[in-house]
Amino acid sequence: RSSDLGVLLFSNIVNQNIMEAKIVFITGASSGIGEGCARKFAKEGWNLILNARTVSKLEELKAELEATHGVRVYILPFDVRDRKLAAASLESLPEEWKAIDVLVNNAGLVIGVDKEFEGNLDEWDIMIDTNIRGLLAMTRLVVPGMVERGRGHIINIGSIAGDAAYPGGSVYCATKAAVKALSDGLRIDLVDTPLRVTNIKPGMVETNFTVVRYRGDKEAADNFYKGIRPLTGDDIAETVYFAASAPAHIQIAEVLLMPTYQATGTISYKKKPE
Ligand code: 8X3
Repeated sequence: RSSDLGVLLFSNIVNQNIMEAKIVFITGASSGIGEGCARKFAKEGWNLILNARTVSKLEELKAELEATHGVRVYILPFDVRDRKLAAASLESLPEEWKAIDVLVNNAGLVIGVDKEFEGNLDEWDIMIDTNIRGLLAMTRLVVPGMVERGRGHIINIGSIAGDAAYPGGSVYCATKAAVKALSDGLRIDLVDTPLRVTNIKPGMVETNFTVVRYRGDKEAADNFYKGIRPLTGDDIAETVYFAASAPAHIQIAEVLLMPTYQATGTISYKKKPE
């Protein structure tokens, strides 16, 4: 029957796409830079494995990106801090989804702007566990397969904050300094393989990230960007994709990018309201 034929044709196209298109795995894909990366890679025809803690936003993204770009999206929700669940989730991937080409280690956060002798140790644990331990666990889970296949690229989302500490940011800055060391170390450990490692270090980016930094205070977050045009998650995604799509002999090791009116983690020029 013609409808059966339609289904058959459609599933053939889908299977073909799964076999031919590259696969990118993005952690923290439900907002900000992660969401930007999902949109960009989908636009370029990649299949996506999207990870975040909550599924609802991922489901919306999946529906939108599959409909708009004809790519395949696989949702894999877990908290990168939960090592056991992360391992079980990766293990549960259907065979055709296991050959991940690019891992974007994006999940990360900052909570609070406290001094190092005054802040909350539990909040700092969340940052350390997500930004460092979670990233390391994902690397440990995904990279062996890449080495085996002789193909792969790990793109870590670091930060300008990893280059130098700034007031009220010491623990966050320390986690991003760790991301730099882990990226450099991994690049060294993979030097005799075709795999590539990139550390993308954004400055000011306007995402929900800043709302979380100010513990939900939207006004404080908005004030932070007054007088300057920050980067967006989509701007960062362009750079992530640039690194991912560079010819195989080029390894973009690091990129530091920030708004034109920002110069360092602490120095930026904000126009006064007229
Ligand atoms: C966050 C960027 O400029 O707030 O990674 O340190 S910044």
